[in-house]
Amino acid sequence: MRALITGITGQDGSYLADFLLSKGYDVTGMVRRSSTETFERIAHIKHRLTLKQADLLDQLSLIKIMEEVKPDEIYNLAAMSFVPTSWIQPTLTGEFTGIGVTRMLEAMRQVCPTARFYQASSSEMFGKVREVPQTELTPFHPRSPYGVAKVYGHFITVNYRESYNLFAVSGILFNHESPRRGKEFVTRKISDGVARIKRGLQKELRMGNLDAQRDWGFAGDYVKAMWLMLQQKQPDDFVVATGEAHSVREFIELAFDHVGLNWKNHVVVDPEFLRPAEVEHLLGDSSKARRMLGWKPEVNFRQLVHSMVDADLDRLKDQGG
Ligand code: NDP
Ligand code: GDR
Repeated sequence: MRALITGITGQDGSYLADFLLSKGYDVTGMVRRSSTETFERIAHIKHRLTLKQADLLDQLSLIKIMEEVKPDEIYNLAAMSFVPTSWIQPTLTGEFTGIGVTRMLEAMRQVCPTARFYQASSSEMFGKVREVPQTELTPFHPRSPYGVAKVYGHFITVNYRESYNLFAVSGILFNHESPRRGKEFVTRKISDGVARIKRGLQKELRMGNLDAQRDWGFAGDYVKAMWLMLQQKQPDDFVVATGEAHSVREFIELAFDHVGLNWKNHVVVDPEFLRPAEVEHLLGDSSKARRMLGWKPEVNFRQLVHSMVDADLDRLKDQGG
């Protein structure tokens, strides 16, 4: 089986590549040209991957990569994925995260219409939530240009499935984290900050809204759900979540406790990290995925927090005290 992953250099791309290689797939990763390589997360498997240059902004490059790879499965994980940046670059976010999905689907429709397509949709589409918990049927009310772009990506995937009979599915994934998470996202910012403070490299951690609540899972568990969605008889959309919500404050407390520090001595709330419109509370109901895919999360909240702090402590061990 041949898989094409866009966004392979990101958190999810790297875990998905690990997983598909373990299943014997021939994996090609799409990467965009950069003046410096961003292959840190896939360094351990790079020799087993084929990497090809293309860009979500460039239709011809997407057609060409599909002609060359002839994939059986396409995982579209590439996106501008950091919510605050989407207010600073709203139209570029729309191009990457929204219209980019159409370019991928068009390339697939023209080159390899029998391939199976996974779209990385997001719980950010629920935004100002209409009901708790959120299911596949909960209406969307996105609260950022990122969330709006993801709603477009979701519906264009559904539309191509219905218009052209493509096997195209949308996975509505709630927040998932890992030691490979980008350092600007809240969980990794906390684990990295705690490790730096513990190692004597930093004194304080400047944060935004501590009351926000998220349904946080482990990225390694979530990429399995992506694959399972493409193994079904019929294409369908699924919510993937743990069914447990925790606040940013709880994450902070658990992370500081883990290294024997009191968070109140180190955390400073800084308005710079507040958002123009906030998503206050997300909680997913993944019973459809559990029932139809046989999927369930393996890593719980406490294990997730501890593993992230431990990984950052380990990474910084030669740099501090
Ligand atoms: P990351 O930010 O870690 O990775 C994003 C990837 O997209 C990177 O490989 C990046 O490449 C690539 N990319 C960005 N723009 C382009 C472009 N124009 N052309 C080609 N590649 C591009 O995200 P995650 O791994 O966390 O998330 C994967 C996907 O899942 C994203 O679409 C995200 O929006 C979505 N999602 C994530 C969730 C989460 O909690 N992690 C939850 C729900 C959805 P480069 O290395 O060159 O920057
Ligand atoms: P999110 O993730 O916006 O949910 O999007 P992020 O980790 O950035 O924020 C989660 C919550 O924490 C609050 N917060 C802070 N966030 C950051 N980044 N930095 C801070 O200092 C801080 N302080 C408090 C935020 O306000 C927010 O409420 C992620 C991305 O991976 C998306 O691509 C994905 O679609 C969704 O998860 C599901």
